[in-house]
Amino acid sequence: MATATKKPLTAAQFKTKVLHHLNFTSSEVDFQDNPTAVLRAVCLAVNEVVYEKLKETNAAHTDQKSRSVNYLSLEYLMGRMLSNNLHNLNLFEVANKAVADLGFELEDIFEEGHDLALGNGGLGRLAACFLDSLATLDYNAVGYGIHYEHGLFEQQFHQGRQIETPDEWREYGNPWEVCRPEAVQEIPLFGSVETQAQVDGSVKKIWHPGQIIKGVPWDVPIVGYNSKTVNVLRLWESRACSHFDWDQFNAGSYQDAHSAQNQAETISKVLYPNDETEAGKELRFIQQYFFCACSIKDIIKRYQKQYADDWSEFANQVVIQLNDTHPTIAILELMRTLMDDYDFSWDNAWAMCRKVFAYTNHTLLPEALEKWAVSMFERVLPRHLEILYTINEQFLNNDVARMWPGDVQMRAQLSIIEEGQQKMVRMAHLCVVTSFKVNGVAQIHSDLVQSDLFPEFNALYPGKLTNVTNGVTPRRWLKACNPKLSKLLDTVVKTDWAKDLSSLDAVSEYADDAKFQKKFMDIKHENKVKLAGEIKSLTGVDVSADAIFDVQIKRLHEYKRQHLNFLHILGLYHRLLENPDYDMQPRVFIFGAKAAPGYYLAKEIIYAINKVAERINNDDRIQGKLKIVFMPNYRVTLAEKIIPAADVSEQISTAGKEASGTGNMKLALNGAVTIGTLDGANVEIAEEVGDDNIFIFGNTVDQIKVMQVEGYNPWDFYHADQELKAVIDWLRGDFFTPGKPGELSAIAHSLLEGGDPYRVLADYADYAKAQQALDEAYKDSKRWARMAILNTAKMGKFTSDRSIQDYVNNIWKLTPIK
Ligand code: GLG
Repeated sequence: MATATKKPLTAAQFKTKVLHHLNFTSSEVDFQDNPTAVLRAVCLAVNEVVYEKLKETNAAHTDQKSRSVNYLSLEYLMGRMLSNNLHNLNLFEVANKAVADLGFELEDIFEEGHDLALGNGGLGRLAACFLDSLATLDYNAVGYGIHYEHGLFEQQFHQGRQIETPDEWREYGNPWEVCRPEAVQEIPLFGSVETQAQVDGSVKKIWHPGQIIKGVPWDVPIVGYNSKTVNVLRLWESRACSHFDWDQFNAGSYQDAHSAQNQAETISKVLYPNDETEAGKELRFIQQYFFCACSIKDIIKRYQKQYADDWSEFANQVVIQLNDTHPTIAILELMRTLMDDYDFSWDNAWAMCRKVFAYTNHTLLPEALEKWAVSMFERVLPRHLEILYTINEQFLNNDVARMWPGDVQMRAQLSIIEEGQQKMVRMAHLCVVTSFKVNGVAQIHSDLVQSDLFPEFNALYPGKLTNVTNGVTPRRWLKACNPKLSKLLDTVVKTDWAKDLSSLDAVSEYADDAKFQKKFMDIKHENKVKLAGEIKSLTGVDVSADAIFDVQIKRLHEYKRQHLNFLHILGLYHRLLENPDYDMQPRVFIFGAKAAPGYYLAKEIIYAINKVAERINNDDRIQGKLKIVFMPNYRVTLAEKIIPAADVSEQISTAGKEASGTGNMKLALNGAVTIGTLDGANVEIAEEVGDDNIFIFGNTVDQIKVMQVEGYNPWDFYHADQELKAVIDWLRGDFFTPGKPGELSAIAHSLLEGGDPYRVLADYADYAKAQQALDEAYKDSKRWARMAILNTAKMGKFTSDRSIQDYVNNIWKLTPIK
């Protein structure tokens, strides 16, 4: 291909391109005080390279008739794109020099960019890492999603409380996306189904929709690292079919003239900010259908470009991965399309669906397992409901009846339809019945999927349920975000570790090398100084880079137990007040988290942490030994700043609740030591780094189950532990909120009267003990350096390249593009 022989761009050439875009695309001749214009021009200069590679990739895909994976996800948390694209294209140094020549720092230019925050948390970020790896490993892959006008809300704190404001990521355009009018789709909704008798005695179903929406695709190129591939993330925007009612407008009804347009555009207006809870809104349901239908049509169109009306290769060419149950309706849509639009028989359509879909489960939390009311299905997608009923009938009469003949209870339990006052569709059941593979996202999670969530399905379909442990891209999460550490690693690892992360193991040899330890820890310190500056500017709090930087960054959720961390901080404060000479390493506890706007307790936890932080950070009695900062507006960009500076990674979910976690991997990769429960990927991280290099505490999954059976009483723990009792009493009184007793009592109430559903109190004592051991370890700077280095060295397994290769080997069966 052309790029292979082409000479890499020089800084001077790159600068010429940037100037060209400044002059002709932005008409910004006087750009010296306009870094936004420079950012735009740099992005456009990069795009010249990107689009050429994209063209070549497309040609290679067509030539080689390569099988593709189609990743359907309602969320993509891409973050900023420029720095990553520069690294992946090997243009970073070139751009750095060119931009410096223009009188700017490249890093300041990055700061002008906006995050693509089209996701909530781990699930959306995983999708982004997977796209990076797919392109890096030269696989033919398309990501499909929604082009939300507003991504995840921006978070501010007003007097300690979370305030949400809309995210305006593309208010002034986004240089990384391109509209593709040639691939617009029309999507029917509502209406009724007509049954037409055919001459041959069969019946034909005809759906007469009540409304048609237009799906407009926006493509975001996904650049592989040191590879030839540029893939595409295709995001669908909803628009009205007939834009504007001229008659109404001319008659003076200006508002009405816009109403159909507004209604249609609402579909892609906002990302639902609920992480792991089912939103239960018709709009969310329509969002799901809209993007699935657009994507299925697009997949078929791409296939037909090569194979026209010959369907025999479809299942060989196409695999569709369902990222959680959110895109489940794609199954019904493909069934409908094959039968109604392409005259497939039921059996042929069903056989096809069973060959192309695979499903990833990301959670065991019952509130996150999606169910939609049958009545809503009936109203919005009447034809799909008919198909669903037939799938269910066949599943119950064939699969279930064969395995458990006459077992009525089993039928009810496994049925895709849940009977009850309101009949519901169990989306996960539809996924498991249809998909040829179902995977969990870490070994312990996949085991629980088999043993606890879907044991019957596991018996019914042996071998279908499997595991693919998550991973993160080392390009963004080490090379780009931690350049100093990256350069140090380059000096001791001879291969390109960013492409072969297991080669980092070579660093293990240096874990006890005093010189290397010093270099490693000096870099950590420099990163901490830099973060301290960021903390100061964002929160006004002064922190010392000599303190332990202890980090908990993730969505705010009771199961993730930010409140366990918080109680322990209160415990330390209590000890310091009792004894100002209490021996501990100074510590800065750093939080970053957004709470779903309707999640009351999560928001109370944020408020409590902020209130307590105010007091503790200004209490001279404790001599700066304890600081708390809650960094506002946590997002990918902020994570990139915090992670390189972290000493400690808090991964303290109730065992069995966090499917995997991926922040745990990023932090360890950057030399943070984990304190965590035996949950999700922590288990595998512990296996890799060894027991000496991680602080594991708390009840295990089995112990939590026993507690459940034997009965759990949080009051026992409250009464048994003086310190714990004292700090909970603080929250019930007005210690932190003088004159306003009980203002922080929501947490205490949920832990005691509320029954402590996430077993915070049961793990408190062991957590506090592990924290003390961690403090001891930090005092011994050589020991700590060794631990930190080994964490980086042993993260090879957790590259998303390995995850993708596991998917490819065990599920997708792709071959890389040559
Ligand atoms: C889920 C889980 C996380 C998991 C992520 C990606 O809660 O534990 O790491 O998916 O698989 N909703 C999520 O973020």
